[in-house]
Amino acid sequence: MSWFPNISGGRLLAIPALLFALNAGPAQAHSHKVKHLEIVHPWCVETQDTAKPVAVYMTIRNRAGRPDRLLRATTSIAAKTELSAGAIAVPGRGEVDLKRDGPQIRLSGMKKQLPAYDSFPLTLVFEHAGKVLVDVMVEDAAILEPARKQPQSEGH
Ligand SMILES: [Cu+2]
Repeated sequence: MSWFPNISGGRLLAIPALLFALNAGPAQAHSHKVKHLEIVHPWCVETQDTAKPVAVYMTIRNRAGRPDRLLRATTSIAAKTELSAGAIAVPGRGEVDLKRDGPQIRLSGMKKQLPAYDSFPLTLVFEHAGKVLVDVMVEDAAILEPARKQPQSEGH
């Protein structure tokens, strides 16, 4: 991604988010605000193997004083969508991070591969906010885990 100028320090995840924002129009960042909630940068890692489950990550911010709870999620691209923690609590005037070592949304029975820089719709269902439709960005595994990248024989 060396052709992309001045990505702010170390935030590699900002690259696909920025590309998405350009596609969607300059006023729109990759976050979804619905009622008292803001869903920031839903993403997952690209897959070539539909037999592998896919973890979906995001930050859920709650501007309201009362807590909310993510009860379930659904998407047409997976046969099954599970929350790793049953339901995921979102504290009042706080946020929860769905991340690798935390609560996650897990998709299985994938109906298609997820190539990098693709995106797919995911519906989140909250106790108070109700249904929130978000776009999940598919991130390039090589960018996320450069140590595991195969050595390249040719330069570029
Ligand atoms: Cu994003």
